[in-house]
Amino acid sequence: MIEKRIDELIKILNKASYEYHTLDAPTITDQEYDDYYAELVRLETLHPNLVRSDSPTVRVGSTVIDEFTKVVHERPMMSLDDIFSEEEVISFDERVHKVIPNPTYVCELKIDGLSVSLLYKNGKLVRGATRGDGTTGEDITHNVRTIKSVPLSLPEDIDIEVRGEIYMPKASFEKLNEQRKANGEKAFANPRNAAAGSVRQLDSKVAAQRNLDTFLYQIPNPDDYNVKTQEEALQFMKNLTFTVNPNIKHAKNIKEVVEYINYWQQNRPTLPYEIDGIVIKVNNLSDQRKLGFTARVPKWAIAYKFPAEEVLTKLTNIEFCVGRTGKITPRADLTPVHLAGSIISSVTLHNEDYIKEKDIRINDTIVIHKAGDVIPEVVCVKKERRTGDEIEFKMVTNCPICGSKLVRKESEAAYFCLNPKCDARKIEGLIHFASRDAMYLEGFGDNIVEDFYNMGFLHSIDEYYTLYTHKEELKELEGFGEKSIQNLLQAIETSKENSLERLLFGLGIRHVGKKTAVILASQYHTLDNIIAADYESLCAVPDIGDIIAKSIVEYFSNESNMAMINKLKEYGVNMEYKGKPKEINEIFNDKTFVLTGTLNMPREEAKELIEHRGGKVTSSVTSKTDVVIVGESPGSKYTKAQSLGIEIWDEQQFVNNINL
Ligand code: 0OX
Repeated sequence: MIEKRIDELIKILNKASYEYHTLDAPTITDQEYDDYYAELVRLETLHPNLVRSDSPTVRVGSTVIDEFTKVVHERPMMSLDDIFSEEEVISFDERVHKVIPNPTYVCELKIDGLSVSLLYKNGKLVRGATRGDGTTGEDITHNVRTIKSVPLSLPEDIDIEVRGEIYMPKASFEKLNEQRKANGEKAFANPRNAAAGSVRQLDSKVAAQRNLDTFLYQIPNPDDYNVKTQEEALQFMKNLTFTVNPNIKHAKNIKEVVEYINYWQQNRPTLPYEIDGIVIKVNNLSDQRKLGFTARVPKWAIAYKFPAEEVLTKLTNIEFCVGRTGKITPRADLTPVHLAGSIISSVTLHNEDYIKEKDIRINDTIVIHKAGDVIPEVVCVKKERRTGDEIEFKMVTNCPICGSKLVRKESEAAYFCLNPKCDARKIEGLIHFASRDAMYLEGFGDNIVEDFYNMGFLHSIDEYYTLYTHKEELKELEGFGEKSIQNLLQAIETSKENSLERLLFGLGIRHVGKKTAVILASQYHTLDNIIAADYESLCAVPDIGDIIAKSIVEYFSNESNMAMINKLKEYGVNMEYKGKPKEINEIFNDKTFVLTGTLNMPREEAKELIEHRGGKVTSSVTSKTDVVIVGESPGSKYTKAQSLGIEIWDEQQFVNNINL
């Protein structure tokens, strides 16, 4: 009677756990689960002799072992050869073609975790083991039992070994490290180390709290199950309730393999777990047999590794850049290194506090990092590599360009050059005025602006509009001709018609960014109204705070700024708001977007940015959806988008596309 109820409860709970953790499609509520679970715990406490090895109560981790026992794998656990370029992918295909005339491939994400072997007897999990050296691993059964996606019993009473990867999801990794830091413990360097550290715990309670997960990808003896292809092997494991990665692709040829690689190289930040590459496998198992093995690795599979996202390099010097607001930004010169697909020779060091906090010194060996498309950053200094030749950082006291004394304003980490005549500030200001989001003077790149400044044609913003008076001289300059000068002058002429917000942003008023410029222009309609607005009225505008209001008032009370604005007026530059022209942009125009998960920017803002560029935002993912933008902890919309093969962007990609 009791035994029967325990059996029922285990079935219900294991099914619910599978639906929740593997299928991501629960059919019972959390409350129902908890009630069944509590009933099972009660019965097991009363009848300890009836506690079964596949009871979900073992997941909390109650076993403590003294040491890890060695496990000899029945078949060796192979590793893979790594390749790093498209050419090597093509060479792999050529090697395969020499033996197999028409191969097709299965492409899998290369999960950045640790390999595991799971052994089932009569449909019950009896052993979990690490790969070890491939021949001998370690028994980690007590910890593997705590991983919720590992079935404790299978729907069939079969004997089988399956292999795959244990990993720690990014979100669990972040949370774990926060806890560790709060407890004064050393943080794990990456999710893989955290996962490896977790399965090597003697006390399974620790592993149980680590939120580990699995993806299975191999049956070492597929013939025994009449499995003929890798695709079938994956499906076979899926049917046995194992978690198989949903992003696997059957590629008809190497071109499709390359497309898959490129897609995931771009989109890997959208995944909730780390991948470090793509595994390419010949699909047909009899073809695999024909290709065979080298001494170490199969010839029918290969791992394409993504370019490193973290590298070591030497910091050779620290320079100081002057921005248009006079802000001084220290920048590190580096021994150039390849990082995430580009060569990096410098990295920003932000400000004095940042450098001191990380204790960065000239001649230090540092780790730099770049995730996705973002700007590279210093991760840390390798202090153990110091030789004594390092030079401690000292902030400059004077502007490196004009020599005037730098000022550190209260509550600011940065130092400023306050000299309005400083060449560096002026050049940066001119570059900003011409930039795409400001007056968009097409053709005026940084170098041209700097050259025109140094040659004396362009010293202040208003002089863009008198440049035509130098037309003949400009035409004579090296690298310019009649046509190119004509184009530059035409861009200036066209800019006179710009709506007010572009001018306002282009003026380079401190704290007035693109968004604030639009708010001000739409609120006040003319520049004269903004000039006339006092501090109180500015503060009353939504999204305009004390700092912005003060900065605006200060800017327009400066006589030379006003003289420059009057000249712009005289030259015919428009000073009125022309409503909200859509910045139609091909990436967004006529496309349907869905937002899911938590974004850093408010959803309303994201929606506005999309609509402003001609796109549309809807709430549900359908085959008509063009792009799904994914924030933190995305929901089922994300999984649906993946299954429909819809383009997925993370927030960074979205922001990059907005700024294109
Ligand atoms: C992974 C991964 C690793 C195993 C031995 C030959 C093929 N990290 O995601 N290895 C394999 O397959 C190997 N597949 C994977 N997906």
